[in-house]
Amino acid sequence: MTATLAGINDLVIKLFFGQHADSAVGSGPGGTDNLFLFIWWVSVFFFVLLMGIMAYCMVVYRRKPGVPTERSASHNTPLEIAWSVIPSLLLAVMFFWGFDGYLKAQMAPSYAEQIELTGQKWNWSMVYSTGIGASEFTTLGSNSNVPIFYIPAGKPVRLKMSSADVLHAFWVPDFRTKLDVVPNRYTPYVFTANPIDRTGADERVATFQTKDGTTVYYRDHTVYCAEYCGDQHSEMMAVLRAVEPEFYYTWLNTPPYSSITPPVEVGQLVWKAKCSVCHTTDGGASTGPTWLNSYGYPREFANADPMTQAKIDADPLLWDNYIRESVINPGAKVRAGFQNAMPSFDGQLSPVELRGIIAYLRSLSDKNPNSKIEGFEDLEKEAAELEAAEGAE
Ligand code: HEC
Ligand SMILES: [Cu+2]
Repeated sequence: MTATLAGINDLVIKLFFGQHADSAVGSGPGGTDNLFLFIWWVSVFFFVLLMGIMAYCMVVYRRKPGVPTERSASHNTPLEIAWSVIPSLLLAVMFFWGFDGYLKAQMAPSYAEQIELTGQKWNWSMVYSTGIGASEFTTLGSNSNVPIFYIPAGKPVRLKMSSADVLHAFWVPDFRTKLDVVPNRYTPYVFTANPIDRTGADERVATFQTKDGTTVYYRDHTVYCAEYCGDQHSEMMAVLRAVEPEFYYTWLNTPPYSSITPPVEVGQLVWKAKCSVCHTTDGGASTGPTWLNSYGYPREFANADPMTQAKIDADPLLWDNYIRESVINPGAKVRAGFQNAMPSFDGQLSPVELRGIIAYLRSLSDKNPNSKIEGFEDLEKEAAELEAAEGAE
């Protein structure tokens, strides 16, 4: 009997939370799943009871020919007290139980790890206390550039969340909490992921090897955006990768790129994290123009004077400035044939990252002034001609 009940409970949780039936501690399902099941069973009980009585009465007291209609009962004090007091008590239990869970989900100890989270059409980004962000990506659904955010397992974490554009909602089914991410305002999202279980009992714990051969145990928690925020809303996903705190703090203090990382590599990381939802680098169509063979080409705009080849040739920084402007104030020059759909990244890219983006766009173009193939060809031809001329003398 208890086994059957546990089985049904399990099924209900799976139906509502998908793959995420078991999960985090603290603010997690320990308390809220039980409350959820309590409410569910109370609802099932009353649904069956009321519908049963209704069906019974419909059959037994249906109108029969020759039987006169009885007068309706007008008042029954014990019955009325019962159906007022019992639901009130049930509601009070639900309220206090829920309020307790709500407070637990809102409060974190002061030593909680604080990480800044920004939602923006259509990606999530995090800035950790040391100033670094995500540098690894994975594939979920059809989006192949979903960021992986490391979090310390078993430690309380507070996300300081804000949106750069419209309303988003940070939703981690594993943690059972979902909270709006609002522009011009910070909202806190508090959770404690389960400590990593190394015994193999938790089948969602996996391992990877670091470059220096250490084995890292981790468990992933999927993040969704639960607010319809535009056409690629459903791809606004991320992975919270809970790792043991030792690895987390080592990782936290090792930036993915340093001042000596080649700008093109920095640019590629930034593209993956923030731009790849709208810009392809292989010529493919998307919300925004592809970056393949883009840098250095003339442009027509819906709302500004065109950038002609003559202007580009005359001003070697014209394109760099155009990229900078596109990032900070995308609406200033809207490329003809595209919607003004790019959000501003003002204040969101460090100078190193902006330099990286420009370098990356240049590297993707055959008009890349750094590897002017035609120029080299000319030089080589000249050299060969000179040599030939010398040889002939
Ligand atoms: C929500 C979708 C979206 C995101 C995210 C996005 N862009 Fe854009 N971007 C667009 C659209 C649409 C255009 C074309 C309209 C315009 O010029 O504003 C565009 C245009 C551009 C242009 C001009 C391209 C050209 O061919 O003229 C540059 C440069 C650019 N974006 C850079 C970036 C960078 C860098 C990022 C990431 C930091 C980024 N974009 C993120 C949608 C996006
Ligand atoms: Cu969203």
